[in-house]
Amino acid sequence: MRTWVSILGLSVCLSALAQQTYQAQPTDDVWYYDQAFNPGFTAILRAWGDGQHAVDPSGARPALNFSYSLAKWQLSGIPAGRQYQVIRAQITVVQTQPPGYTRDEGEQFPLEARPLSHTNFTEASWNYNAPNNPEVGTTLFGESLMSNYRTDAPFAIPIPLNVELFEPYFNEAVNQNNGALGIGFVSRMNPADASGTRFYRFYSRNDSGGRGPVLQVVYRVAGDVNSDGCTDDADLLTVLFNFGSNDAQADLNSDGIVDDADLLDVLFHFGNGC
Ligand SMILES: [Ca+2]
Ligand SMILES: [Ca+2]
Ligand SMILES: [Ca+2]
Repeated sequence: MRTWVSILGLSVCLSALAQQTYQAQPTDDVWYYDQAFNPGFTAILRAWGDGQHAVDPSGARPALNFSYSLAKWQLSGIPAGRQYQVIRAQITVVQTQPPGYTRDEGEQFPLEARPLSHTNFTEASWNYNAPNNPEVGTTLFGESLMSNYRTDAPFAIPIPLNVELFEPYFNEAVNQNNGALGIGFVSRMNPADASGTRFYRFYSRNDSGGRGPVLQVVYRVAGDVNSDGCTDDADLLTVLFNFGSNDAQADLNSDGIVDDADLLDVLFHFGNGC
């Protein structure tokens, strides 16, 4: 009986560890714009474009027709030296006031989350004219949803991230960039002809109310069925033993069945983290 209780306890413990969640605000965020006031410490980040492009196609720094916001997170507590499967990822930003655009315009010109060329910047030392400021990439990790659209109160804009595209970026940040992960917020939304109010305004990490951007990533060590941090023969055996079943632990890709896809996941990552 004592052994049984002990095994049961271990099993509960392992399933609780199967997925881990990182959730935090950025360590630095800046408003990247030539006329930005207090860009490193402003409580309000802003993004707009020219109606056609979210990032200036000439490669120029954002000015007049473009405004970007840059943020970087420190993925603390996630050990380097292994590959992670990203199960779910999201950024949530909180709009500072009722939107200056309609719901249709928000759906047509969403707020975009994209990669940065590097994370070598800080809000404390931010200089618009520095020679090597980060560039916003072309990959689209996520776009805002207007499901929370309200005209009468501040509202959140959840930006679901494209996990397939985001996963290698996340792994690169953990394994090759000391855990620093950068995101550029941009939009094609054009403020012109709308009294200059039609653009994205959302809280920075410097907001005294704590309403800055939040990155949430649900992840696990890739191929690691039993969640001991290493993908090895124990994981392989668990998948084989549960082959054809709906065992949730062995069903690595969470499609409801343990099959060759899960087996390949283990084989492909064999030795990961060991
Ligand atoms: Ca800031
Ligand atoms: Ca394992
Ligand atoms: Ca599966």
